[in-house]
Amino acid sequence: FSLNSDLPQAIEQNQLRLHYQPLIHLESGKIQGFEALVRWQHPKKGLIYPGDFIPLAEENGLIVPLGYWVLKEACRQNQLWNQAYPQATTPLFISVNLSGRQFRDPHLIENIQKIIEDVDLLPHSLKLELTESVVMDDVEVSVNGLLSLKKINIKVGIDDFGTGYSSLSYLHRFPVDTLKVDRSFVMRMHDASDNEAIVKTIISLSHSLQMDVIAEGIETAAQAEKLKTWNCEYGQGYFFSRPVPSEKAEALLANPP
Ligand code: G
Ligand code: G
Ligand code: NA
Ligand code: MN
Repeated sequence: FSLNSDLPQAIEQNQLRLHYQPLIHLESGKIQGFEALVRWQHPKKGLIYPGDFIPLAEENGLIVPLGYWVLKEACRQNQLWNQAYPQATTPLFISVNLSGRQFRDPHLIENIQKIIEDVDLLPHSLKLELTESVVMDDVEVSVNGLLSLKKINIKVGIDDFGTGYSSLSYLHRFPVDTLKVDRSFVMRMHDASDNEAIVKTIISLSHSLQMDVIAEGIETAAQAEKLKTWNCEYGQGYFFSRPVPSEKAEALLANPP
């Protein structure tokens, strides 16, 4: 499969790109941060989305170097934005998706420390997103990994919450800062009141565990309004902005939506 054989060069030949999707503080409507989402600018096939190459990279192990490239580029960019737009918010945070293989990389902590030192980023402005299925995979190992991240002041969020095998009895053991309500719940809020109840329950559960909440997949003003009245802290979705290249993200910072 040709994408597979081309993937090793993607990193070396500088073909990876990051797009950024704003994370909105619902109460104030301000941009509080961005999620970095990787794309592959393939010389022949054009822009390729992560769904078409992240699974390959997970299989062949390239996800680890790819993940470090993403981490470094996202941190570098966020630090530049924090210098250029100090008035936007204090500070902007950057969310980066971390694959299971990278979470379990024995060099993760030293590598992260090196990256944030190199780009001079405040550690608490970096948030790593781990999917629910990754953290639930081996709870003991995950708790230790999360504690090591906490020790160096990196923030952690659980992504796609509610879609995997989630044992609520484990959730309180995870030292995480944020739960991200999966977009499937947000998108179905209008057609079934059950989904509203699920979203409200996830929000109050998070708050009782001292976690904040990001609702993803917000596509309408009505969804944003409801989530705000339920005290959901942050929102993300096409209603605010699609994931955009850095120049467009800068335009959003200069002229907020
Ligand atoms: O950007 P898009 O909407 O196509 O993202 C699709 C999926 O790819 C998302 O689930 C996201 O978590 C994943 N993804 C995007 N960027 C990265 C990345 O840098 N690392 C990992 N591990 N996954 C990513
Ligand atoms: O949780 P995950 O890392 O998969 O989330 C990022 C993905 O969600 C990206 O693929 C992004 O393009 C997608 N996404 C972000 N906002 C919306 C939205 O409002 N609607 C839909 N359908 N997808 C969204
Ligand atoms: Na994510
Ligand atoms: Mn998600």
